[in-house]
Amino acid sequence: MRVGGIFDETSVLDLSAAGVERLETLLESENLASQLTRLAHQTHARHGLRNVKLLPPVERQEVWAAGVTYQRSKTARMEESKDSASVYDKVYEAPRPELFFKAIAEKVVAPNEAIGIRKDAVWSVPEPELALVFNSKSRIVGYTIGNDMSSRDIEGENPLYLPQAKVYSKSCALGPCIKIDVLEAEARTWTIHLRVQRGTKVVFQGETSVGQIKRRFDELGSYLFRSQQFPHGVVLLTGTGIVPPDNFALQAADVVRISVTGIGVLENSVLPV
Ligand code: DO4
Ligand code: MG
Repeated sequence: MRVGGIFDETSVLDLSAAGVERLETLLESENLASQLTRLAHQTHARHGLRNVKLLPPVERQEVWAAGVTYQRSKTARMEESKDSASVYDKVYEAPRPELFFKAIAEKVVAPNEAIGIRKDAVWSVPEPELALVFNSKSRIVGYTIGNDMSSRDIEGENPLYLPQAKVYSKSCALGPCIKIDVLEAEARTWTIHLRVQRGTKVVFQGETSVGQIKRRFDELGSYLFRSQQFPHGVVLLTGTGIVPPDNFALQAADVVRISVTGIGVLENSVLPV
């Protein structure tokens, strides 16, 4: 049975026992924090985190992504796509951000499941990103962790190949939970850390700060909601600021661990698809 829950360090409180069946209902709530506190007092159905399978924190929400929001992402992309370097430079400075469609909810990979690398790509990387969770009224209700898996060789060959570099089976992971009741100023103090492990060896690690994102969250949201409605809400990845060196590519069975200080950890193994 799929249920929503409230997390603490070791357990999850079953919200379906308190009559909440859909994430959407919570996202639309005017005062979610106090509603959840009230619900938490109404139910005592609690499961140990080790006994539940975490699902991605999306049900009917589309997942979109912003790109080139960190200086580091701009530089890396200008280097990888020499013929069209200027498009990245221009979009970094332009008023209109780069926004692209990433996944429908049913295609999103859960914590501890396998994320995909394309079999026709040779330079696949994880992109560890803070994800904003919007309700249908374009209000940011919470934050989760996202992995915007990317095939750098395919994108680098021609920017028109971006949808193939970004959207394929298992190319987006989200989780482990939605952190609510946090203002942008606080989220900007968070650190994003990426670690890639191959067997017992750590083959890459790096970190960045959410504070380095060039654009304000409401600015990204206002472009996402321009001429478009999301009746169930929407999740927006905010771009990557961690780019492994050019000689690094993910391999089958690597384990990608992304942590964001205010939220938790999203970990997935790698599977060629
Ligand atoms: O421009 C291509 C994608 C950029 C992106 O995904 C990022 O900066 O995170
Ligand atoms: Mg990205």
